[in-house]
Amino acid sequence: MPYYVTTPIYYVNAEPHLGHAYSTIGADILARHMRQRGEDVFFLTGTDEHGEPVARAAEAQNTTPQELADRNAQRFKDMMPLIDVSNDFFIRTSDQPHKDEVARVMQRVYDNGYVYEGMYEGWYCPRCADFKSEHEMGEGHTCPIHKIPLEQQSEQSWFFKLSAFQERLEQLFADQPEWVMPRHRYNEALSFIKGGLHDVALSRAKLSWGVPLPWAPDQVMYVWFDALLNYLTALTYAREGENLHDRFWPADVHVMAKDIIKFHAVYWPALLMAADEPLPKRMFVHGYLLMGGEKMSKSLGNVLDPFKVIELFGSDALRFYCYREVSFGQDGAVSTEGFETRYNTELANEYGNLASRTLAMIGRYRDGVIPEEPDETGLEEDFAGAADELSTRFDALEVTAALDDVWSLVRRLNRYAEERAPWQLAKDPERADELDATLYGLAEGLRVVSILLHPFIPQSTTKMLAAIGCEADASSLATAEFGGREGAGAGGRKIGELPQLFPKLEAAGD
Ligand code: ME8
Repeated sequence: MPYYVTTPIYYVNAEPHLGHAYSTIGADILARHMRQRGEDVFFLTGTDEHGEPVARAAEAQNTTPQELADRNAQRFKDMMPLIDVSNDFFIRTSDQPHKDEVARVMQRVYDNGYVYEGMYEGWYCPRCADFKSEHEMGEGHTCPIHKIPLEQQSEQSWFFKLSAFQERLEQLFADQPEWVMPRHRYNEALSFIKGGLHDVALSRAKLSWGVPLPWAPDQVMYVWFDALLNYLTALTYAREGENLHDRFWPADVHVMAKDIIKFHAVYWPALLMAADEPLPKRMFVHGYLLMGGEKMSKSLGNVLDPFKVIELFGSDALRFYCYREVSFGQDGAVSTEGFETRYNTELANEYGNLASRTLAMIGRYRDGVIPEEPDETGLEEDFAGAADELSTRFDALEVTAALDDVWSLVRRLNRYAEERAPWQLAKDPERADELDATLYGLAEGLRVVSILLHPFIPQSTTKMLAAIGCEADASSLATAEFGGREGAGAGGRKIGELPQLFPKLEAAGD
């Protein structure tokens, strides 16, 4: 089955930060999990390069919008492999094929009668590139998101007949209760619609940095129309000589934070209806990562700069921390203290240390060969159905809950090691069978949790699976059955070297 997942395309007026990494990692976790299920995945991310946010930032830096876009788009592009994001394409809205396709789609919207000429008068935030209605603005005509004064604008523009979609949008929300997730975001978007939709300007007369309107090239398109269309246009040129539209459209899920819900949950479906295109299936709106009033760790400095975290601890640590700490769908505070604690107690101890101890014992007591599967390990029940439950979580886009479930299994393995105390069993030759069963249980448990954890922490799980001779298992969720299917388990395999997965913080940081 095709599965198409997207992130927002990020403005190139600034460099990437942890918030951008968070959305992109979330979409990557979904993409990797779906690939493990054998789905035909297309995962898109990229940069939003036109409009006022970029034009003004370029002016302030004494450069051209194109130069600024080239420089910062490259920073976003470079971030992707650093955080192990497996996107299939990186779209830039300054790509010529994107602009050509935007013009084609918007011409269709025009031909279908959803565009007219008029006079725009109102308040505008140049950082949001958003026209604010009275109830959307802060006190004294300010932007509630950027806390800057709004600008009163009055210009001849072309308008998109958003109001014509009032009923169809209400119907869409009624028909598809999962159109916007989680539920409180659905309610927020619906109440915006119920408040009454007004037509929106779709062009800017005073700006030249954008896609010219095909029917009136003296004006450029309002950046949000150009930007939203990326989800559609990318499919037409991501693969040379191939149009992926029919294979992947409509998208399965658009991932974003709550700042841009109105554009995605309201404008976007209306625009697609106006262009006779099917609608995406769902959108997932996550919260904000908050670092307000943060006391920085002395030893690590401002380590929550994603680039610094990766340099010191690797991308797995960043990916894990983000999704364990900040529940997908909620706001969440991040802190260097929180990072240190999770890194040390969970990644280094509960996973990394368990893995190295297990392999060391197999080396010492069984000459480096994992014992064959016994009749019973005592773990079967805990692991039964884990892969299916994980899939159910992912189908509901419960990414953090999915990670929490797998982590309970990691903790179960730690308790198992303590309860069985293989280092004691090894002292008594009469208990060799028990020792075999325990070592097998630990190795097999580690194999299964590593497959389940692979979408979250791809690097260390790959190393762990390679060390027990099961590297290929990472690519298929079907192999994540405790005991293995048709001899696919860990039993009988020769173990290899396992590098230290998560070195203790003191050693890495200072
Ligand atoms: O809005 N916490 O681009 P943008 C979590 N170009 N996520 C955050 C975040 C935070 N503190 N800060 C940013 C735009 N994000 C438009 C989008 S899409 C067709 C056009 C993430 O660079 C989050 O995904 O301002 C948010 O929605 C996005 O970055 C905004 O990125």
